[in-house]
Amino acid sequence: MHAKAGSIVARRPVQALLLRRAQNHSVTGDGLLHRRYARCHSTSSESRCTHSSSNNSSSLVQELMCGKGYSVLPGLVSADDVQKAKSIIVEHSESHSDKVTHFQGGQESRRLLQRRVWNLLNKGEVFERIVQLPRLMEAVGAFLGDQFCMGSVAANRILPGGPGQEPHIDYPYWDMHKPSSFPNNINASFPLNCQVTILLDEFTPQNGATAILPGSQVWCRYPQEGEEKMFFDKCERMVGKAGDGVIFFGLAWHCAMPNHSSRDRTGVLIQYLPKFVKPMEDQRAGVSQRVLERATPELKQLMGLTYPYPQVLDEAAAGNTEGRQL
Ligand SMILES: O=C(O)CCC(=O)C(=O)O
Ligand SMILES: [Fe+2]
Repeated sequence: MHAKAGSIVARRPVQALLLRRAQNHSVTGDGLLHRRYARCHSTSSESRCTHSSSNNSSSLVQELMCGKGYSVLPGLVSADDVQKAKSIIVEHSESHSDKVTHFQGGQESRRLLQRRVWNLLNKGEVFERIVQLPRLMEAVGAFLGDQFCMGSVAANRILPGGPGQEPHIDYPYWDMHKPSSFPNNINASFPLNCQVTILLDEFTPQNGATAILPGSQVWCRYPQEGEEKMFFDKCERMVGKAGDGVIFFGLAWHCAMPNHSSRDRTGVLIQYLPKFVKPMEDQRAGVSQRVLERATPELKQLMGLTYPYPQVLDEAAAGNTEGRQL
């Protein structure tokens, strides 16, 4: 496992240098070697990374914001649930193989060797269990605020010979190659995304373990043409055993890699978002009445059912509903 958070106290001079590089969007090989030590950058001194390493959650948050941008959560899902999840995904991706996919430009002939299964929340109770695992709720809550929601839960199954993806960043940053559609001065000082990949097979360099460029989250931009070589030279791989999870800040440059092995490589990709970001999958419309009826308070929160906006306020009951004093 690669990730381990450490103290940032002794790293200030390197941080300052990297902060300038990040703001200038300059990408140099030697800078990347030290990017683990980059400080959260911001235009305001108040929002610097101030997380201390006093407990597990805050050192994890520090790692996601200012360190490598990812961390492995070993032994997150039981062997039994891994098997259940995998068989559901294999079944669905055999019978409905041709689904929308992402970041696979130029791979049309081999597109079906990378199969997506969307809307897993409606495809088995095992997924309801996985998305609200207490370890995840605690870690993601520390990163995104404790009313976070879930924007998507989907599988990515890469068959032998399956191609990888282009290096990218995840929703809602995923179309930052059109920067004019994003707010002025958008930056990485606070997160709008938290990704978790659940490994349903052992992930190895040979079978297409996700590649990730440590520290790239602070740049807050989409990889440009011509930066692939640097990415592939400097990236690390999300290797781990079946049942491990990898949590990462979706602003970190990453991609699925080609599967050169003779077996499948399947991961469950969970996208968590702050409460106010519009989810990518419509959870409420996507699930059956049964899923809604048995939903725990945590699952309701993840489906966005406890966050009351948008609503037709003109038709809402009269009264004061916001403010410190209710
Ligand atoms: O399956 C993987 O390894 C990564 C997939 C991914 O990053 C994505 O589809 O956004
Ligand atoms: Fe991604």
